[in-house]
Amino acid sequence: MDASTIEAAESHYFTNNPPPKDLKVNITLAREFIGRHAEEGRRVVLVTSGGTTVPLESQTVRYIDNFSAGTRGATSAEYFLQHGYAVIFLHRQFSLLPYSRHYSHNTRSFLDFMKEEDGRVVVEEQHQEEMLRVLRQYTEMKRENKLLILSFVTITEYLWDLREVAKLMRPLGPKAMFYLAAAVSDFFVPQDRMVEHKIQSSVQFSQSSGGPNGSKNEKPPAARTEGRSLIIDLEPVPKFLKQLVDGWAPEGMIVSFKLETDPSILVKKAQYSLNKYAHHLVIGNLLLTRKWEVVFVSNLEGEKWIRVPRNRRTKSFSGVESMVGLADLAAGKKDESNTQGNADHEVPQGEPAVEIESLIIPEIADMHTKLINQAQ
Ligand code: 9Z3
Repeated sequence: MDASTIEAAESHYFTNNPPPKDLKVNITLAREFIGRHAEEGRRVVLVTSGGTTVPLESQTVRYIDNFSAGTRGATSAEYFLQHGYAVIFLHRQFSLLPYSRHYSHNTRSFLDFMKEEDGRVVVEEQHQEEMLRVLRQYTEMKRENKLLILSFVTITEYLWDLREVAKLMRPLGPKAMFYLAAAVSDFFVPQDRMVEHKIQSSVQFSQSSGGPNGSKNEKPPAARTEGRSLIIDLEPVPKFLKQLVDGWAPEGMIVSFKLETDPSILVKKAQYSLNKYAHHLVIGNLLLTRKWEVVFVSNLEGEKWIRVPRNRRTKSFSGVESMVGLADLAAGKKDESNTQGNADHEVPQGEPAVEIESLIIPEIADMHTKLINQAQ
């Protein structure tokens, strides 16, 4: 696609899919936040996190969604803050948040961390140390005003927010970073093919199979019943990474993620994405090993695996450990980090679990430093 076709696709999308109601508020908050940190010479990262929904009706009862809980984004945001970044956390509403994520996972209620003592609520002894550590970081971050939390629900809300915040970040030049961890839908229902009301399951009540407004000349609604079946005929979401790289944020460092389930294609797909969009870094991950290993693909450093050593891997993740290393093997290469990552003897058993984001963020911050220096 040439530049003018891409621009036409952008203009078509944003003309036909109206902005979210809270866009103006988000822009105002982001402008103030970015301005303040730019003045202080700080790096600012936009972290996107969580899944995006694809509504099937305007008055939405049903939608298509994906698995993402927002762990990668929320965890990464904490490590970016630790590394001196100001963070704009653009997340799917109700997905995990930095800091509170430690107490909002679904296996355990936050109330399980509390007890009553003399008519007062106190934190259980065995959680004091960890909660104090998290609370201190959280309080410090709030005091310094380094975290801005914005939210979206649908794919269109996400794209509007991303575009507008990216444009606001332009004055930061190379000190801006985009860390696109949100799991973004590839397919959606355009506004002009969306029915207003709930799709009816019984034939007697279903709407006419004409256009969304009832006219027979238009394309049929993207989601509709035919006989007793529900037909969903989605359209591709335009790939806006190209615009982000070339137009919205030409000077910032851009990190995208590539999620696959098949180890044999992960590295190839990550490389393809890097070549296609010509940005700085693609982080490849597999659904079932994503908390234990990722692969960095960049022009700066080629292909590089990051792994949590075996005895430091979180066990509270329903991944498949035997798959660790498979995508690397499939790509036909072995590197040192692989052997190191799998060496059991290097770290004493029983050590606390290591979050892979604690290994990812310092690497990225180093790459960012190199890019900032190059730009100067
Ligand atoms: C990722 O690959 C993230 O690492 C995960 C994190 C979504 C796997 P969780 O939220 O999971 O911690 O449960 N995100 C990006 C996936 C994506 O949609 N990438 C797009 C693509 O592959 C566009 S950049 O085309």
